[in-house]
Amino acid sequence: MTESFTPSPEHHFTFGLWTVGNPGRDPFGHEVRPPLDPVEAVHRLSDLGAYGVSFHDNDLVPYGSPGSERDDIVKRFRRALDATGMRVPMATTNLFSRPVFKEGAFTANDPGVRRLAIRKACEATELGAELGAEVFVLWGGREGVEADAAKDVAAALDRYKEAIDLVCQHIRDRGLGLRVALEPKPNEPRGDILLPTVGHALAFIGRLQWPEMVGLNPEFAHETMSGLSFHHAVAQTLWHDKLFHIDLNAQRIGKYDQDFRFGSEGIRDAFYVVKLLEDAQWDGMRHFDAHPYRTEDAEGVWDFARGCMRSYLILADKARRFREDAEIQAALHVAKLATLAEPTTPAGGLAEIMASSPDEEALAAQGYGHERLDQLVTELILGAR
Ligand code: GLT
Ligand code: MN
Ligand code: MN
Repeated sequence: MTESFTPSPEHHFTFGLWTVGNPGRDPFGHEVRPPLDPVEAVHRLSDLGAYGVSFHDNDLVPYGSPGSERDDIVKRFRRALDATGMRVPMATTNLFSRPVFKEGAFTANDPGVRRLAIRKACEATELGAELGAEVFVLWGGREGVEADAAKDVAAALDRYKEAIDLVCQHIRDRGLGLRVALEPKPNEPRGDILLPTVGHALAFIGRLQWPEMVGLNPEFAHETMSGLSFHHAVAQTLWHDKLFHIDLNAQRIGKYDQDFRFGSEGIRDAFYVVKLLEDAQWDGMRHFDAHPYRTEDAEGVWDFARGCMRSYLILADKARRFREDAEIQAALHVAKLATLAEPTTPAGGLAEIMASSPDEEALAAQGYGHERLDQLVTELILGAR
């Protein structure tokens, strides 16, 4: 890690085309930035030191493009990738923008809508694989409901499972080699969305036909919207070997899905997430799914992208300092962190536990030094040590 915090491809930073290409439209206001050509996005991100880009099918190929146009677009895009060395580690499909998906896609009550969605998703797996993607993300933005009477949640979950199984079948039949990553979100744009959190999605994967092909793409903003710890969500996803991809951004609890620049809110949770990924030597992409503020002109977009990557590198450097800081390590000893890694079962097994007479008072009288430890971490993050 260089002290100048300059991003480079070895850091594996990726951005969705829809992130730097976000035109700043919101529910109350129109676009404030012109459309960004995907080819320009590839060049500008490459200049900034990114490793690659991801896209929805229709970020790259406008919906309904005839086959010949599609091929020209893909060829031109591939030339930009070849010229820059940029990669496409992940692709996804847009099952939320078109009016036909207003009642759901994989879980729409109408089987015709569901079949259309499955076909679109399968075609998107082919587009992704063609450009080298290894992960296929599915964010079910429209898989939900406002009028609860209109949706049988159990039946919807049956249909959700069926759809994911069919997409996996397509990937297997065509030998596309993709792994599928589900992205949970609690609400927005639907009043309630199915598979609202990492925990719900992890449980759902166990019911699939090929659970080994399916993992998660947790997003910072989405867990945080529910008031949950993103750091804990990612830690448990790693524990289940299901961290296939990650969406990094920033979010304040209790607000709309803000998708802010990584590190701009929730810096403490961001630090622990970066520390977790770095300590685990997780080999996935550090993918940013965030939007530049609506205040930005076309140039501000690149300040945004640079900021995401720099904040990650700065926090990764803090994680390294955390490991090397003697006072922090001593405080971790007081907190008994290392002994949590020891199995609870003694040599004599459960019988020994049942026969023991622990000194409850002595155990209860211990202090764990969390105030001191946490202050040390705060000072590390604030740059005071
Ligand atoms: C949409 C959503 C994101 C998802 C994208 C992938 S689409 O921008 O807000 O969280 O990751 O479908
Ligand atoms: Mn996302
Ligand atoms: Mn989001």
